[in-house]
Amino acid sequence: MKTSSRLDKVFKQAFPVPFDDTSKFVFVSDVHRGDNSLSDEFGRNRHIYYHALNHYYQNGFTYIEVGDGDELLEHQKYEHIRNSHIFTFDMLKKFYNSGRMYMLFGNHNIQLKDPTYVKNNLYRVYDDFNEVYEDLFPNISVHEALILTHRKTKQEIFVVHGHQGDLFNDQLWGVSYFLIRYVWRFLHIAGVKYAASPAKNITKRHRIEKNFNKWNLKRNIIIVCGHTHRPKFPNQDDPAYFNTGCCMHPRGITCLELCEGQFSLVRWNMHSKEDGTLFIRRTIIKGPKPITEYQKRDTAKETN
Ligand SMILES: [Mn+2]
Repeated sequence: MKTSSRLDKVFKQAFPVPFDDTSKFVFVSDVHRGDNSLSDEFGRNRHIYYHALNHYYQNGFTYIEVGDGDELLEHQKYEHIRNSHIFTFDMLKKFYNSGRMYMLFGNHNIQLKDPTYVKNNLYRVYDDFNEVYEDLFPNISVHEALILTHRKTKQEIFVVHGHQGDLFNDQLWGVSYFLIRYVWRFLHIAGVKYAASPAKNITKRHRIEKNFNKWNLKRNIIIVCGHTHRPKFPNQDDPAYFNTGCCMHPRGITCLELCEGQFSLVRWNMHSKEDGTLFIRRTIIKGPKPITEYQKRDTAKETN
């Protein structure tokens, strides 16, 4: 299936989320929480991630995870991931319990597409330290996509992981899964990078970006994705394809904020002061820019 019709289909079934100019969202993608071993590239950023999320929690943001939050292709058991990142999940639980969390699945945690899997693994989890089952995200629904609609202007923002624009990681997912689970997983520990991943393959990344740009031009709807691990914040005249970047980069984590109707691309990373103490810094890389600036063309609005 072509990317465009695949996206149309996902768009039609996207979960609706109303918002307005007082809403605050943070879009975070490709956290790839693993087992905190050498192959867990999120492990080195877990303190930065925790600090950033705490900032968003204290400031009333809603957390939107745009897929690949967990590295379930390499690790079979969800509880192993959770037990390796207890504080991370405690923070996510705070968002969930206050009704401020939306979770999407990506190609690395596509298991979450299955409600039975979600019920068995995410509603509650076995805590191997306390040796009891604990509530994690009771009754959570994991979505493939969201459609944020502005209450007044009706402007829409389509949020989707982005592997839907990537044949090998979407429709040929089984092959990709086999390679990762049985071959690449072991090479990863030895430091080899997975070539089929758009994060490590520039041609592929560009192709995916092109596909999403095309869809945006056709539908005139802002798209927010992850998957490629490359942050993207378009200029006003470019197609409105945004990418949050990822949380496993050696330079820290990037995310996209939507606050008072404006988008900002933000980086959180570690810095040192002159006396040698380390601190975590939030830097705005691009923006803030009003979302209304991306709704100039009035074509294709009726093609839903
Ligand atoms: Mn992905």
